[in-house]
Order: sequence, then C-alpha cells, then structure tokens
Amino acid sequence: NKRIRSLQISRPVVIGNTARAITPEEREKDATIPPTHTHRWTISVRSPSPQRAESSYDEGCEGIHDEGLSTWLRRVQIRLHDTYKDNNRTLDKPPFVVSETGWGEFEVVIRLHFPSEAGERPMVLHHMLKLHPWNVTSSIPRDDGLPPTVHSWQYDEIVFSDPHESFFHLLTCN
Ligand code: SLL
Repeated sequence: NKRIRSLQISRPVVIGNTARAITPEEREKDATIPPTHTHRWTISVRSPSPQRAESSYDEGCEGIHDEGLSTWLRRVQIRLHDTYKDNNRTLDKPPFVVSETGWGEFEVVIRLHFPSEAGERPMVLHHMLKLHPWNVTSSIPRDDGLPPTVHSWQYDEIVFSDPHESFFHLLTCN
C-alpha cells in the first residue's frame, strides 16, 4: 500500500451542537428528565452539504460522486464530561450524533477514525458544548412557542498528507 508523496487532499467537516431549554410541559410529560437538567442538546459531526450527504450515506463510491462523510469517516467517538453515564459514546455509522439533557457546558472531545486502508491515526477535535445564547445570531427564535435553539458550529478541513494510494482512490472514487 504505497503512499503518494507530496500530495495533500482534504475533506470538509462540520462539528457542533444545538441546544434549548427544557420547558415545564416537557418535564411534566417526561419523568426521566433529572430535575437538575435544564437543557436538551445534540452534538453532531456532519458534512457541510447536508442534503447531498444524507442521500449518499449508504452509497459510498458506488453511487454518485459525492461528499458523503461515510466514504472516509468510519467511526466517531464522542467523549462527554465524566458526570455523564457511559461518557464515551461510539458511533459506527452516520448520523454521527449524540443527544442528551444536562445543566452545564463542557468541552467535548471528538475522535475521528478513518478506514483501515487509510493508514491514518485517529484525529482529535474539540468542541465547546454551548447551551446559553451569548449574541443575537446564536439564538434563532422559533414560531412553535418552544424556547429558542442555540447553535454553535465550526467548519474544519481534515487534511491527509501523503495519502495511501488506495485511500486516495477511495476519497476520489476512482
Ligand atoms: C465543569 N462546566 O467543567 C462544568 C461541567 C458538566 C455538565 C458541566 C450532566 C450531569 C449529570 C451535565 O450537564 N454535566 O447528568 O449529572 O465543571
């Protein structure tokens, strides 16, 4: 499995979270929500082109040429604050998403695993889970009466240097 020297190829990824306050009605309906938990949140690792990514999740290189994550991303591990039960969550296929309730913000450690032919070590990214709105654009009002959803996203490009030939072919669907 030869490496292609002095070549760099990158793939875009978006990581982040949405969150909103738990309403008294929700709490009444769902007795499993701990009384200390004030927010509902979702962390995800996704492709910047969600419509295309969704349709191509299972297609890999057999389908249309796409930017689906699952072609080059085989596993995502999401490590939550250790106040969470089973705080190491492993996701073996898209959607790479973890939803929880909680009361506090903390740094989420995200480990990306690549296909074995890539010969790449897992890559570690960090995301600060955000629950509280801090500016006008981070909190988008809703029209269904639920509390506004807070968004916090970051765009990243995963760079593969001197990629293995077979991994390069996988990335480019050749
Ligand atoms: C800190 N920011 O670094 C704080 C930690 C931890 C949040 C916040 C769930 C805990 C539970 C939860 O919201 N943890 O289920 O009891 O010290």
